[in-house]
Amino acid sequence: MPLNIADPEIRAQRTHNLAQVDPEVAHILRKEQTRQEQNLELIASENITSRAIREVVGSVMTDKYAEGYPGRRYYGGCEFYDEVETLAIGRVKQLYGAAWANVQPHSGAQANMGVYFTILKPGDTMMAMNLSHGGHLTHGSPVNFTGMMYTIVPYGVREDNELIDYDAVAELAERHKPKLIVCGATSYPRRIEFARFRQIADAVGAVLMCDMAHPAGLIAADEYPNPVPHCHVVTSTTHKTLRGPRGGMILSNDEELGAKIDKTVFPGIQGGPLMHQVAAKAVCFHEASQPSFKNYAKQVRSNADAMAEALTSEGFRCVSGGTDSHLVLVDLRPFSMTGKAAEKLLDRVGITTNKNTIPYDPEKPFVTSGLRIGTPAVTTRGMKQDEMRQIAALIAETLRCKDDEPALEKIHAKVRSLTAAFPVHDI
Ligand code: DSN
Repeated sequence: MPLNIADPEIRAQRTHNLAQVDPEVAHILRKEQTRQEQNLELIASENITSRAIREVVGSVMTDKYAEGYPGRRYYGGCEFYDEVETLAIGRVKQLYGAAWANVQPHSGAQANMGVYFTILKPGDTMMAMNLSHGGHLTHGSPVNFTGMMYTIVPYGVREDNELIDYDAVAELAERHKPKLIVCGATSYPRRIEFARFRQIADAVGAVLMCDMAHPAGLIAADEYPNPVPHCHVVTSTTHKTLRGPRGGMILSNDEELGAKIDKTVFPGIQGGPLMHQVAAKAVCFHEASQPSFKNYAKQVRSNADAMAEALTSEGFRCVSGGTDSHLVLVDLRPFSMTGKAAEKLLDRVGITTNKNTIPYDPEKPFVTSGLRIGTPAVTTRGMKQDEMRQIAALIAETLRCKDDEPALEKIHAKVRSLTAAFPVHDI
């Protein structure tokens, strides 16, 4: 049945594809697709979503307002939104063994804000990991709302072994009596002892929150310890190791606390939920519960170990001596190079990484002495330990040939041939 729309331009917009309606944006999309195909994506917080997830994100679910929660909406016509959100909640509770979940936060920052606004009042004290030791902007950075609103007591890692100093955390908690302690990090390669954090929190009557955004996929697959049984509340994104759509979520075993957080998320800090993202989260939780995801997460871990070993053989120093997760943090000082310079040089040959501070970094945060390297995206495209060794060699060669344009050109060609053997999309 043809559309019953008289205006030919509006009719065309209803039927034509992107390339026909807006060739300019279509061209940008094609360039990004080529970039993804031809570059080695080593940013630890990025991944490649499945076709099914991208189908839902670009679906009819983007069209509707559904303020409220399943069965309690402020708009009519929400029956299928209720169905999909209930499905997402049930699936994520099952995946992590949680009694309560909120899948509406638009992002990890919104998820964290939902917890902070529930637990803390302006001026209250919270403890979290120092950003320069591996924390996150929303864990109390002075340029973030957390640093502006709360009294922040940062904790860090020991200088000798670059591991969290749990005794120092306990002493700080005893001295400052925080209302909230946050564990979880963005560039800490090692396991976090959640039970130890809980002991510290209980000793001072603090609420314990874990931001598990980085290892969430590994946790779903039992490749990293699960914080849910130990923490009062757990926040996450869904798009890192978990390989879902861009978005956030909050989990807890305390349903009373959960009900308060529900009210903070909506109507406290968000309006209409992004229901296309919520529906895609449901698909992500389904995918993460499959045996193939367990194999994927295992491979992400093996690849990270192989990467750490190979980078060490190439002369890099891995912070803390290795990894228990999906990321390796390298100290570039043996190469006499900053993170900023290395990131730019690697971009030149099609290797995408990000500069990152290392603990006790002598350089400024915009320069840094470190590089964060993650295996989630390259593992999704099928790469294994052999390819990790090749990538580590290519990284080292790039830094050694920094002023040799023909050599960099040759490395770029090797990156192109490696990526061509592991296509991102099945076109
Ligand atoms: N920006 C993310 C990361 O790269 O770790 C955290 O939100």
